[in-house]
Amino acid sequence: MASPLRVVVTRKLPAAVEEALASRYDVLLNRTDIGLSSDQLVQVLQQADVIVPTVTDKFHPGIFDTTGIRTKLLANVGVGVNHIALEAAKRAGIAVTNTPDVLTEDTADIAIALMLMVMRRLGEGERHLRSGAWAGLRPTFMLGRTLRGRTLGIIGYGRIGRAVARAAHAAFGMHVLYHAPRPPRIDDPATDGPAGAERVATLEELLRRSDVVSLHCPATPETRHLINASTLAMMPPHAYLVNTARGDVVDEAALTHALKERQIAGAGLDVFEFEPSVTAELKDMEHVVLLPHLGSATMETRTAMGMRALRNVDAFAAGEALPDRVV
Ligand code: 8YV
Repeated sequence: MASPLRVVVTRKLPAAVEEALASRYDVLLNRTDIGLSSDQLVQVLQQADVIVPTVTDKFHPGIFDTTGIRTKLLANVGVGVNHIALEAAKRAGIAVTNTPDVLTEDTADIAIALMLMVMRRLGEGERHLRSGAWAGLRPTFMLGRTLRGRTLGIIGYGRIGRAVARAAHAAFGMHVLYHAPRPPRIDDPATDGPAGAERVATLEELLRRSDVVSLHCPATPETRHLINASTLAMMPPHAYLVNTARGDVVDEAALTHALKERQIAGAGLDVFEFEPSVTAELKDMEHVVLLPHLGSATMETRTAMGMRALRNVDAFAAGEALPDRVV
């Protein structure tokens, strides 16, 4: 029998996933759960047939110039792959897979939660109560804004963007606008956006007409700083920005300035340009909600993501086509 594949898992995964991997392959787990340095990633590329990485592992282009690379597959745990230099990986003969579908609904839920949190001032309210300052109800105290009947502008109308649109429309009667470079390919009608969702031709039209803008595009060179000083200036002052996509899509300095100057009403952020570093300026503002990249963070979804990565490893081991191949 051929010796089992050597698989290195870069971060701690739910126990069921680690056990399933270890039962099939020669697996090296990360018991400390401390992220790997660039030098450690180089070593892993030289030692592992397959790496199971995640968003905290930065595979920059130069890393694939390493001599003696053994790795043939990066089975990423996560749908976003902007932390991997895809073309360089491909040139080095390394396939990359991701974990779509399984995280759609939980990530969409966090976008909806951020809308509620920032518009209904929930983070601010909780901080107020915990500080001991709450003196009881007053009819004009801490009034937020309702989501009902508002216009939601979605940038990037893939699986997650459409799931947010469905939930926002069904739960709050929001009118949905979306901007996407290509019309979405819908394999299953259940994953379509709500009836009446309106595709707008330009980003500018979406930003000018939306009460809430939610980002759901991948981080690519084209979408880097899509939200910047000039696009923020297109949003009306009562509008909110929600980001559960990637920090790089937003010029964080420009957003901070727009929030400070009250050019927009608030922001709900699950991802950051220099993650995990979040500026004191953002932390100081009450009309900003900050979450530590929790989009897919449920036991159910993180387990399903790990199992989806495993499915790709299994296909690779069997010499079959990789189900979620990115390159
Ligand atoms: C986390 C995500 O990065 O799937 C993605 O691209 O951003 C999130 O789901 C992932 O869960 C990291 O483990």
